[in-house]
Amino acid sequence: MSLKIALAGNPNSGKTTLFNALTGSNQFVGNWPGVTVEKKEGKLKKHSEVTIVDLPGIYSLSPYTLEEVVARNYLIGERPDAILNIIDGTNLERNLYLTTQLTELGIPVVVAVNMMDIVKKQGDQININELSKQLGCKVVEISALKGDGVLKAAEEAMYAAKNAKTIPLHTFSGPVEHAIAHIEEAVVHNMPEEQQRWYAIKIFERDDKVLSKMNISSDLKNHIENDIKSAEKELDDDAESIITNERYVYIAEVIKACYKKKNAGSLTTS
Ligand code: BGO
Repeated sequence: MSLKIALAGNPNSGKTTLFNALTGSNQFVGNWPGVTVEKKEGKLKKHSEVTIVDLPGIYSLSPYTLEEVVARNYLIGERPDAILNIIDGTNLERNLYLTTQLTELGIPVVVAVNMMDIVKKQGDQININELSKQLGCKVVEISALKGDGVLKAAEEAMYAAKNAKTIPLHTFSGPVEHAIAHIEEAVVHNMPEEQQRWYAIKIFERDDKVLSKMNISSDLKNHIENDIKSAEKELDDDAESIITNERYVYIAEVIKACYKKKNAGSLTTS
């Protein structure tokens, strides 16, 4: 059975290093459809039935940069069998922002925590089992530069593609979930169940690109707009900022539960 695994991560997370380690010289370079952003694919070493698709480096699945649009169009349009999300273990807060969005797509996700050689050298600790429990998906440690754990990461993504579902464990605050539930019921209930949440969150954020593809009647649009406005009023912020802020609050909790910095909290003598 042939499998497609998308490699997703922030710029500088080590994505190119990992892609090269996984595919070696077995790479094909082209462009993403309609744009001049480079598209790289390659066959996974030792598993020629598996294609690794290297997505552009991105911080988010918002519609604001060409790279984000290319990456999310691929993820929601082509629906790869799994996502291998590489994150920089020395910069968890920034990198997990994308992870919280990838786990909402209804595609199996495996997280590869990269730069573990640096994390360990610094004496910091990441509780991988706890991180996995918090995110609701498999998490593995790697050092792309040294080649440590890289094939295992890809094999976990192959396993997840065949056997695992990633169900996001994070919930937003009451008013947001209330609006999202209404949106799911009113607009996206005909979609496959695992895709509904991502679309409903994007509609809550008034994502133009998603809205314009959905052909929603003006009656329904007004109905949804009322739901969004009441959440905005209750939380005293605009919908998009509410979602961003609540993601960071969640990420702070995740980090608190699974990350220990050496000497954190110790008093300096200077
Ligand atoms: C330079 N460990 C360590 N220590 N470094 C890593 C690891 C790892 O596991 N993985 C990647 N790097 P990209 P994107 C560099 O290029 O793959 C390093 O953007 C340098 N270059 O070697 O390019 C990797 O594709 C000069 O570092 O990331 C690279 O996601 C001095 O992380 C950087 C120091 O990796 C980004 C580093 C001329």
